Amino acid sequence: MNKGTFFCIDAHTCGNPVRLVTSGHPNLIGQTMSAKRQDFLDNYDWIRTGLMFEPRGHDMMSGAFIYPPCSEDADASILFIETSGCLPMCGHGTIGTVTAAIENGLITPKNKGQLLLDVPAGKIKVEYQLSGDNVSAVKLYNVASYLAYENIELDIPELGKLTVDVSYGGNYYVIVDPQENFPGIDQWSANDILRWSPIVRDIADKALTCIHPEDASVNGISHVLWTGKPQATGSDGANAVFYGEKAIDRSPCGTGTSARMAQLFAKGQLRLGDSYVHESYIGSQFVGKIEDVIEIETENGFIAAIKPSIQGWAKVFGKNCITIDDDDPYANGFVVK
Ligand code: PYC
Repeated sequence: MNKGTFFCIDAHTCGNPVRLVTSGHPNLIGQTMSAKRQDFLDNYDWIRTGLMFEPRGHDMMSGAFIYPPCSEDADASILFIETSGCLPMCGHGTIGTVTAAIENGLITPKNKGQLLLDVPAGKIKVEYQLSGDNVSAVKLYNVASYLAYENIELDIPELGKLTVDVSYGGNYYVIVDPQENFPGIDQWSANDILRWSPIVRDIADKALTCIHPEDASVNGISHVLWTGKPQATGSDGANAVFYGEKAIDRSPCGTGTSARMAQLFAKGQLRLGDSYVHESYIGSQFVGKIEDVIEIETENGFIAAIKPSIQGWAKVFGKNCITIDDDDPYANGFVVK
């Protein structure tokens, strides 16, 4: 018996997958994308696991559904789905979704070249450029991003002490800069990152309270951003972002870049108006910029937060129709640990 049929447009944003699901949407309850995200997680999570996990997906798989706008001035809403859950915000996911949606006429913008999108973490503005019928670049203006914790000492069994920061860019990130027990991503293998990241995330998440002051459903440390020396011309910094159980982001990570810029701003290393070219683990680049500085209330009181923008590109490479049948023992997908 068929549980669901999902038409999908498959794309990648600077190397990281985006599976835009264009049919089979569940009817979600709630007035905001944050409420709809909760309804999806409570009642329809099998769709996410079925489409993201093996055998239909893989460790890095990430995707989205487009919904009608929740607020009056928005053009559309996005629900992000991923191996790790439904992220409040996803930068590479937004760039891929906007590219696939505009190229296939799935969203009609009120103003050509611009979109206002409701996402679970808030409302974001997007600008896109066309080259013929294709979208050649997408710039998103992300949610307010801020440094939540600074210079936190973590004891990591078998690795030793790490001094880390925790920063918010739409998701909460532990950021690890090179230090005695971490030489930098240029000197660690992918296996090293996959080995230590879940341990660091778990220890940091237990030690620190991260609850977004405006939406308590956005909470907990979900990602680890390791830094190191960039390799590509023009890059200001490089990262390896770990998410889910076994994923290293192939893109420079939009929310990770926002969190990184918020950290560098709070430490006096970036200023209002500065650009920051961020390089991914495979050498692809996003251009970040500090567009504005505002004061917000956080879990640690009133502080200065940045309003970052992130620019990148995506490429659509296929369309497919995925079925999930309940006589398939792997209907809901599986993860090999
Ligand atoms: O681009 O924000 C991002 C992201 C989150 C997880 C993977 N990519």
